[in-house]
Amino acid sequence: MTTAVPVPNSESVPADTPLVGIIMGSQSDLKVMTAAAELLRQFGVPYELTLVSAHRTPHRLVEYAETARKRGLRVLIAGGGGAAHLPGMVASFTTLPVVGVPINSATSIQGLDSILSMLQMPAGVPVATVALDGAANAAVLATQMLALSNARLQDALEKYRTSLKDKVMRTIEELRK
Ligand code: RP5
Repeated sequence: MTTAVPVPNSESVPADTPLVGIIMGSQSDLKVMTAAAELLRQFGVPYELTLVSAHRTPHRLVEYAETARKRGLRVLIAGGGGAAHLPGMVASFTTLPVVGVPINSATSIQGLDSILSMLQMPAGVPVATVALDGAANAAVLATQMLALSNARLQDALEKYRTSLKDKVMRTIEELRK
């Protein structure tokens, strides 16, 4: 899904080119990762979403990461569970910022494996790891990065924050009744 949005630091990137690449290791990750897509859609950020498996399609991983910047992507969101090597390996093949989403993929250690797999990156090759199953925050973080040079996105983020506050305030009012 793509939505027209002014492209930060335009270069030669057409306005409807995806700016965020959402990738995940397996179809089973979709139920978590769609939250990132939904939020990006809400912010009007053009994105692409696909499967890239570090272990099952390693050559596809290299190709995806190495061509990402040239194709116009500005931030990558990578989700994985278990031995969650996707975000770290993608980060090693590109200098685009990579946001990692550890996924609780029903292993006996309930997501701790996913978290540690992407959290402890070596110096020089970071992955910005969000909370377990925290795909929504990955989308917010990606939008915040794009908003550094995009006033419309900055405005959208302010409105989003206000909506979070309003929701809490409405509940407080309800509880008072
Ligand atoms: C990882 O293994 C995927 O990211 C997924 O979270 C986990 C399990 O994959 P499936 O066996 O469900 O395909 O690579």
